[in-house]
Order: sequence, then structure tokens, then C-alpha cells
Amino acid sequence: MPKFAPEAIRTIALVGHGAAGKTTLAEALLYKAGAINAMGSVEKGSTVCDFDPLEKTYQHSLNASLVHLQHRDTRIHLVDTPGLPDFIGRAVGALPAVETAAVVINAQNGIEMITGRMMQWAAKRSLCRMIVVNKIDAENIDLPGLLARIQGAFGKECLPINLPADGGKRVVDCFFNPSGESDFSSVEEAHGALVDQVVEVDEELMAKYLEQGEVSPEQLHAPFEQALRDGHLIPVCFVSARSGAGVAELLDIIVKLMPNPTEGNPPQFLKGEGAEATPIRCEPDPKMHVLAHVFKVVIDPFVGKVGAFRVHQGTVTRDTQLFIGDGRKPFKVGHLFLLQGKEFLETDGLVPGDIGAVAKVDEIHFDAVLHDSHDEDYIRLAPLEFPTPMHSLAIEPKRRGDEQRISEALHKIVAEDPTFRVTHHAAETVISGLGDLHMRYVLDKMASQYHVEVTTRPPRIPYRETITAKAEGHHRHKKQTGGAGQFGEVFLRVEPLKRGAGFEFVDQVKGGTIPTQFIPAVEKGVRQVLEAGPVAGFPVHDVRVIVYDGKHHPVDSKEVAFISAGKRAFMDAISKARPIILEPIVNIEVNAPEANMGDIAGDISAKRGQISGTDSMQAGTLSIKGQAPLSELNNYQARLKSVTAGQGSFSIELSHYEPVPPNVQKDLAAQYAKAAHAEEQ
Ligand SMILES: Nc1nc2c(ncn2[C@@H]2O[C@H](COP(=O)(O)OP(=O)(O)OP(=O)(O)O)[C@@H](O)[C@H]2O)c(=O)[nH]1
Ligand SMILES: [Mg+2]
Repeated sequence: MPKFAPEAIRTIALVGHGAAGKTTLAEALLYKAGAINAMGSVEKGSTVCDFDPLEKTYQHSLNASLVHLQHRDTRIHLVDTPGLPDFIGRAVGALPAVETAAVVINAQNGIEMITGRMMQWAAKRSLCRMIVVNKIDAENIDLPGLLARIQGAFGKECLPINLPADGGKRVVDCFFNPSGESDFSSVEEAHGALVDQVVEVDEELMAKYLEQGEVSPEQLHAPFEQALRDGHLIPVCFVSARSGAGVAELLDIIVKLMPNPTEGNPPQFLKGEGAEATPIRCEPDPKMHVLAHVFKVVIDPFVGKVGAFRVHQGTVTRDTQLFIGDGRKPFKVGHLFLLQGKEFLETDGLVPGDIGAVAKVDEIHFDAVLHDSHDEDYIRLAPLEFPTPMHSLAIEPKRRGDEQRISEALHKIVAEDPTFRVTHHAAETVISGLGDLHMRYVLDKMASQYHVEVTTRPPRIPYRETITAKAEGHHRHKKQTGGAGQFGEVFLRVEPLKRGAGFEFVDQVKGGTIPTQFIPAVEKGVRQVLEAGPVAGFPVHDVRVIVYDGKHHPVDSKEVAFISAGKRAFMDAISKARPIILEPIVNIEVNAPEANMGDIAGDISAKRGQISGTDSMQAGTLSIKGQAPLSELNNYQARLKSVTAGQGSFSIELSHYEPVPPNVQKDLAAQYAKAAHAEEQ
């Protein structure tokens, strides 16, 4: 039976910008708690969490890693997540698995792009948050300045729970035992600020505090948890993962103050589908039915498919029969594992708060809900929001005959990665992810794990076509060759719809001029045009088609005739409806040294882009936000690299579609006509 009750479990994600020291901190916590005998390092590729060969090569975490340790009779599950923007999907995906997000900040670099994003993402999922300032051993750091910037960026509820002392060699406690000297600011004042903040959530306690001037840590426990849940308190602590300063204290903070599964905000589950879906609350009660959520899937070359899940309700044992989502066929757990980096440790039971894994269950998938009730309803977690993959490459096998193996490899990578997509259009296989490094990782993984190689080139831009005016269209399809003929005639109207509205087909035929059974054929013909519009062969969007009249023939009217008539009539109407080509416009955010800002802004403007604002991040670096057409950002990584000598980074996400300038439209139409002509030859 499970050794730990939910109250004796803490489940925490280490999140934050790349190289903040999360993996090293996980290592230091494991070491301090005695879970490992020696401390590995990222540089040597010897940490528990960064065990993947590509993680060792890149010296960055590329996937969420799971470890656990024991401290003061409490089991702590840690999820070490990647911090590089390209791999952030794996971190976002892991948030539903924990009560607490510990946002790790690099004391040398201060607040970075992912720091802010993670603070927001965690708040959106109602997680309790804490901030861990790491690398307090490093040279040339300004900790009082950083604390002020943290409070400036994330609010006055960010309060130190300990402070560095002896020049960062140790930390002093500001909560339980506030005495002694710190490197900056007063320990007593920090204590007072914490208590003031906590008692604000409990009127009675507040009155007592005002009367007596002090309340005990025991009395503060429940309001402390509530303040964390409400986002009214974000404790800040200081550590050096490398020297070990503050690591033992962090273990104590986690055990004594961070929420157990009964004290956090449970994640939102939904039952039923679409508008019918109703929220259900899960209870972290080991005796109830099982509700667990798969937040990580790995296809391991030796073990096969592994699904890592967090138990939110009930108890999972080897004998449990689990259903996957709305699947009808349960699987028996059989082997149940706790993970320690790459190690699989068999366990016999997991309760709410625990993170475990099952292997070789083919139907398991990312974001699946596992449950043991024979409920007919579809239960799932409130949807996660991921950044949209906007960096794309068209790929082709290097060796002929590899198509099938490449497609299988891609399928497996998609199963593991919520921010990686594979699409096929216009005879191209296009892979999309969050950045160049993400793309390189996928190609490296295909080569090293699946032994397939591909060549890459920039994909076609996903242009669209639409219309800007109402127009009429007509076509009569008539064929008389020997025996049976073909006859169908269609009159229709087209109207522009709001951008993003998609497509509508309206049947207004009166008096059976087109018999009801042929209307689907007309629609089928119209839809064929949607896939490749008449201007330049791009998908047609935001159009309403109203079929209002036609003619049929009692013998010669056939489905094919109406498909053809529908298609031609629609093309006829589009050509008269002032068709235009739309292009994707993306939001772009560039982080780079201040000195390069002029060049970067000038470059974006020259690429038909617009700058909407700049923010200062930490000293010397700025972030520029703006919009630009995707088609102008080919090779942007390389350009930014040369402008900033490798110091810049950027991210893009789809904003909306806009008409292309007339000269671009002309070029695209001419290219299409040329290609169509070549095909006819
Ligand atoms: N001086 C100093 N260096 C540290 C400390 N912690 C980590 N580092 C170094 O910082 C670098 C990044 O550490 P990681 O642990 O890989 O950082 P991470 O946050 O896991 O990075 P990602 O996996 O990319 O998100 C490594 O070179 C570490 O040795 C610390 O406390 N002090
Ligand atoms: Mg890491």
C-alpha cells in the first residue's frame, strides 16, 4: 500500500528561463535529501534529470523530468522543466501535475522572458507560486536590486522568506526564526512584512495580531496556505544550487510551507462535451474513484510508450483497471512506476499528489484523463494553452524509400510534443515548432533515434484567398457522348464573410430546380475549390455561397454533373468578386542588447513590419514587440544572429491574416499560372 498519505506529499515544478539552474537545483535537492550519493553536473552530463543524449549535447533540458525524494517523512515530487523558449511546451504541459510552480531566477541575468511567461501561465492555472533566486554564489550580482525588480514586475506579494547572508554563503530564515544579520535589508522587517501579508486573508487572526503584536507560526499555517492559493503571497527564497547555500532551507520551506494536495487549488476537470460540459471538482481523497492526468508521454526506444501521470483523486495500484478518456476498454495497470530521471522504480500504489508512470499502453496519449469509473461521460482537463508552432520547415527524405519510416518517426515525435506539428499541403510535408532550435532537435532526434535523415527547405507560406465583394456565378455542365449524357446547371451567389469566419454553404433553391438529392453534389464541387482557390491555388476562406437556382434533366442529371457545375459556378463567382490573397501576420518579440535596437527596429520596418513597443528587461537588454508578415521573416534567426553577434533571441506567434500588397498578389498569381501551365504541358 502507498507509504505516504496525500498530506505527506508535495508536488512541485521547477520552471523558469533556460540556464537559470533548475536541473542543477533538482540535483542539489536530491543530494541534500540523500536520494543520490554524489552531485552530478550539467556540464559533465551527469545529472539525474538531463539524462537524454541530446540534453547532454545541448546542455539544456529538453523535456520535463520527474524525480522524487524524501525529507522529514514527506515525499517531494519534483518536475524539472525546460526553460529554453523552444521547449517551453513541455513545461506548460507539466503545470497541471503540480500544486506549486517554483519559478527559478538566475541571479546573474535577472528577470528573463520565460520568467514572466511562467509567472503568468502558473497564475492562469491557479497554481501556488514561489520564486527561487539561484546562483547567489556568483560574482557581480545585485540581489537587493533584483528583489526590487521582482516586486516591480510581479507585485508586492513577492516577499522574501529568507535572505542571503555572509556574502551569499548561507541564508537566514525570515519566517520561523527571524534573527541574525543578512547581506541586505532587515530580517525582522522581512518577517513583519510576511506576517502582515498572511494575516490579511483572515480577519480574526488579523485582530489577534493587532492586539498581541505576534502570532505563532502554527496559527499562521492555514492562512499562509490560503494566501498562496489566492496568489496573495509569493514567497521568495535564495539559493546556490552549486554551493548548496539555502538548499536545506528550501527543503524545509517545501515541507513546512508549500501546499500538500489538499491545500492547493485542484485543477479544473470537465465532464461531457462542447457547450454541455460541466466543471467537476476532484477531491484529493485516496478512497474515491481514480482521476489522473497524463502530462508527459515518451516513446522510449527500449521501454516503448511511457505515460507519466499525476494522481488527482483515488488510489492507483497494480490491480487498478483504468479507462483512458472516453475509451470503452480499460487496461490493467500491472506494472506501476515511480520515475527517478531515467530510472523506473516499481511501486505498488499511488495516491493524490503522486506522480507515476505506466509503460506499453498504446492508447495512452498526452493530456488523457485516466479514471476507473464506468461513467459514460467524457472527462477531461480544462484545455491547456500552448504557444502556436510558427517556425516551419518543409522536409524530404534524403534516401528514397524512407518515406514510411520518416512518417512513423514524426508520428512518435508528435505524440511526445504538444508544440510540434506535421502538416501536408501542396505535396509538401511541413514540420512546425517553436523555433530553429526546436526544429534542429527534431531533425537530430530523427537521425539519432530513428536513423532517418531528411533535407529541409523553407516551406510555402500558408497564404489564403478570399473575396471582397458580392458576385454571381453560373455554370452549365453538359456532355453528350454517345449513350447517356451528363447534365447539371447551377446559379449561385458569393458574399464575403468576416475574417476568420470560415465557410458557409446555403441552399436557397426553390421549386426543386436542383433536386434535393443533388445539393450535396453541388456543395462537394464548391468545396473542391475551397482547397485551391482560382487566384493562386491557396485555400479559400471567409466566403458564404448561396445556391439559389439551377436546372436538371430527368435522365442525364447525375452527381458528377452537379459536382462539376458547382465547382465551375463557384470559380466563376469568385473571379468576379474581387478576390484577394491574404497572408499571415505574426506577433514578433525580439530580445537583444540595447545597442542593437536601432538596427533591429529598422530591419523589422523594412520588412513591412511595425513596432508596437519596447520594454527594458534587465540592465542592457531590451525587448521589442511588433508585427510583421510571416513571409518576410524567412531566415530571421540568421539575420538576428549576425546583427547581435548571437546575443538576440526572438519568438513569433500567429496574430491574424491581412491582404498582401498588389505586387505580391500579382507575383503569386503569375507563379501559380506558370506552374499550372507547366503541368498541362
Ligand atoms: N555559479 C552558479 N552556477 C550555477 C548554479 N546553478 C546552476 N549553475 C550553472 O548554470 C548553468 C545552467 O544550469 P542548469 O541547471 O542546466 O539550468 P536549467 O535551468 O536547468 O536550464 P534549462 O534546462 O536550459 O532550462 C550550468 O552551467 C550550471 O552549472 C549556481 O547556483 N551557481
Ligand atoms: Mg534544465
